[in-house]
Amino acid sequence: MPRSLSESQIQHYDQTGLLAPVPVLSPDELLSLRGHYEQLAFHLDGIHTPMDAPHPHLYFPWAYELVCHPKVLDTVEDVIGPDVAVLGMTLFCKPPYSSGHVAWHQDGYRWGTETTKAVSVWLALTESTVENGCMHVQLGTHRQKHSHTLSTSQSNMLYGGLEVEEPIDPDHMTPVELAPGEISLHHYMLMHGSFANTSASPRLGIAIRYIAPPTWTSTDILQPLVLARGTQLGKLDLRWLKSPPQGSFETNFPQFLKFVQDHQRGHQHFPHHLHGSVEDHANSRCSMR
Ligand SMILES: O=C(O)CCC(=O)C(=O)O
Repeated sequence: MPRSLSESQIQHYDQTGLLAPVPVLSPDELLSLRGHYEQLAFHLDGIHTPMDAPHPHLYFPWAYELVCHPKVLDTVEDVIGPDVAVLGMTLFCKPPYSSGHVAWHQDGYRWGTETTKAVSVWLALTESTVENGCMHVQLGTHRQKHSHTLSTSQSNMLYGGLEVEEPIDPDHMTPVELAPGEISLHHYMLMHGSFANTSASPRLGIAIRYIAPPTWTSTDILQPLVLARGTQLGKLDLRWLKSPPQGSFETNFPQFLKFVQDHQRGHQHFPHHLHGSVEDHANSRCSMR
């Protein structure tokens, strides 16, 4: 029995690789989240690319609570099952009239098709429209792995990342327009990208990656995971977040900044204080907060 989606919504997701829109945040939650985002952006002198503020859920309670939001998790559970781990969180922000775009890619290209249960949730903090650069997808492309090449476009927000090699036919692009507080879910192998913001309004969004077993071993994942729901993931040899972040923004920001700088330098090591055992983690799961 699904927790929040209808059988036909789940079927639609299975067939197309996309489900949208799904409303999840109340106006108060949205307002509060916007406040946290503004505070973070202010202290970082703006968030221009996803590399400017990676994985804030490892450092800030508000971000941790978002990745564990019950309505989001109910939806995720309906598409990937009862064992859910948070792999990562990424902020995608396009200021008014900005040229940043996201080259077409499959999130899971590197992960391989053996990971059959993973989904990306994209949460709109502002309206996300064709004019301000909403995400576009190519429906049905999640069924196979498409060749990728290194992206060299300077305005690709995932600069240095991989992009789909084959040209994308504009007739096959579906825009994913969302109202603030709504999410879309895209299958981890669905081809997607986005274009520049040609409007006078910013476009702010947060992507959260969720995975279910059977998945990877510890060698495949760099950052600690958060066990959001279920138990089976606890049996895998993965690195888990030791405990949920606590404390004020001011207390946590310096550590986060250090983490961001290491991340940007390509030091893909994650600070020891974040790592815990499965036992530590079992006591800090989202659902137990
Ligand atoms: O926000 C965007 O424009 C693209 C998002 C994206 O590529 C993703 O969530 O994987």
